[in-house]
Amino acid sequence: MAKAFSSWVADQQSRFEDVLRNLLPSADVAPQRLHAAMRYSVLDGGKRVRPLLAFAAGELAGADVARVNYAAAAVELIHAYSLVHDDMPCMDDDVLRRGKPTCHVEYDEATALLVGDALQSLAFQFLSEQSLSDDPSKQLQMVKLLAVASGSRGMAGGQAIDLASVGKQLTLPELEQMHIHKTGALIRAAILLGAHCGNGLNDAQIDKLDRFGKLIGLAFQVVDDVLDCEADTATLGKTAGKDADNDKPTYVSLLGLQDAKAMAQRLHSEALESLGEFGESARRLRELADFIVLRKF
Ligand code: GRG
Repeated sequence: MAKAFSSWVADQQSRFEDVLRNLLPSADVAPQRLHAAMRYSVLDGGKRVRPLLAFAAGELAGADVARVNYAAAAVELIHAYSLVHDDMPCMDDDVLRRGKPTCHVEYDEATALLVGDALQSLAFQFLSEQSLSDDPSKQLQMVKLLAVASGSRGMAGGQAIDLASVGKQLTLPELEQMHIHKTGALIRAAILLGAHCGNGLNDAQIDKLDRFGKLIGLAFQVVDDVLDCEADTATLGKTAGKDADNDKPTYVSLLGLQDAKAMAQRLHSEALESLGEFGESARRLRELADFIVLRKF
């Protein structure tokens, strides 16, 4: 019988923590302070939602876990870099992340900038120095996939739209475009990279998985907006209520709390529909979709 979801998550999180601990440069190696700050920003925190999605998609595609480890680590490093930079005074200017002082508070701004830069480079090192696919051209595609998802046509572009939209009234399609890029692109990439580490899926199935990623990535953001409004700082491990304080357009400010929650439910159902054909092998992806929508932190 398959493990309960909560034990599967706990096992994956602790196994993956060891993977990251081993892959990140040691704080004893020069430049020690930068390496210590990189480890501070990546280790011992975070839900690891993107790696969990990569592992679940890898399972579905029959991938070797040793390969998915590198793909998942690459995505998590890009995510950690984005959080470090997002928290800096020139962006969101926050002091708390994952229940700890933010990187620039614990270290300094210049170090935080370099931490983001170095994590981003290391992510691409992981994707390129190991064999992640039997087909080298597919591996090249994977590198491109993460580059596009994190660059100006993906996460960084979404962040640019976000910064430009402070104090403005966005329409629902505009808000959706922002989040499809800022949050959704990396979540989608995590799922696809996990799947590409295996050979078990055809193109049509990869498209279904991509649709699942798009919908669940958006649902993740809608829920994030709801939590920013409903949960407290201690539960979130980051400052609650920042969106309203910063006069940022969110699903809650645009739709109201009840309709934002209904939208998350709708996206969740549509995401599950796109996994229809996969049966039991997509069990973990379905459970992760449930977690993303029902989470309280
Ligand atoms: C600086 C290029 C650049 C991009 C920043 C992702 C992002 C773009 C900013 C983070 C700000 C934010 C609160 C976004 C909303 C959704 C989100 C990505 C939340 C954080 O992700 P979680 O909940 O965090 O997966 P943990 O800590 O669990 O990993």
